[in-house]
Amino acid sequence: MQNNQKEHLYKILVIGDLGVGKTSIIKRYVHQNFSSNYRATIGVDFALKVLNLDQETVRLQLWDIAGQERFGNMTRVYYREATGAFIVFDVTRPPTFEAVMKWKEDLDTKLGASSGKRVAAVLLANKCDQGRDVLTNNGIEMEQFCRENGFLGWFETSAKDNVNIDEAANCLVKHILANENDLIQSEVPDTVSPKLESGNGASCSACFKS
Ligand SMILES: Nc1nc2c(ncn2[C@@H]2O[C@H](COP(=O)(O)OP(=O)(O)OP(=O)(O)O)[C@@H](O)[C@H]2O)c(=O)[nH]1
Ligand SMILES: [Mg+2]
Repeated sequence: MQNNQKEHLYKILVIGDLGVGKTSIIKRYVHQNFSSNYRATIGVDFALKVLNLDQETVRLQLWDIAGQERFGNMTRVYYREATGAFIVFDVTRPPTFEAVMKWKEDLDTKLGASSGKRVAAVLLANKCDQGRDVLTNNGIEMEQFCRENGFLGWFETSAKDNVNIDEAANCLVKHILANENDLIQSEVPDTVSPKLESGNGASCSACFKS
């Protein structure tokens, strides 16, 4: 049988401080399960998620980077050739939110230096099932934070209760695919495609919650 599906393979980083739930989010997304036991990741782990969309098959190679790696020298190596990233914090622990900026900076400086472009990033406010969310109650401020720090958008997630993980991944994939199509179009000579004027072009209103 003829198969006209387009294939894509994307490297997606999952970063954020110790114990925020990176491994749990990936486990939920890929294996549909959750464990309350904490086993710190050492170095980096990998998982593969395959999405069968209408015309395309998207393979997400998820790089689950240990929180403690921010203090090591390996992140530059891990980040190489990444297409997208989730930066995760724990809504019950404010210092993990402060660390989001440090992770983002680490990512932009180390990746930007080699490729000259910014990686598509989505912010995840995890453990929203805990009911102790002192950080994201003000959605407007979160949206502003995303705009100022170059995130496509943010989602309240729970690996435990399976909240918004598929939605966040779809947001990231949608952006990556759209960007890729733009690039392909811009490579075709003698075509003029109308473009809407936009402020900074970095944020996607579709990804923000209304
Ligand atoms: N209540 C609740 N607990 C969670 C959630 N996600 C993760 N946890 C718990 O938080 C702890 C840490 O989760 P991990 O997924 O191992 O965290 P990590 O970010 O991978 O940590 P490192 O590998 O050390 O960087 C575990 O005990 C998880 O069960 C969540 O959405 N809700
Ligand atoms: Mg882990």
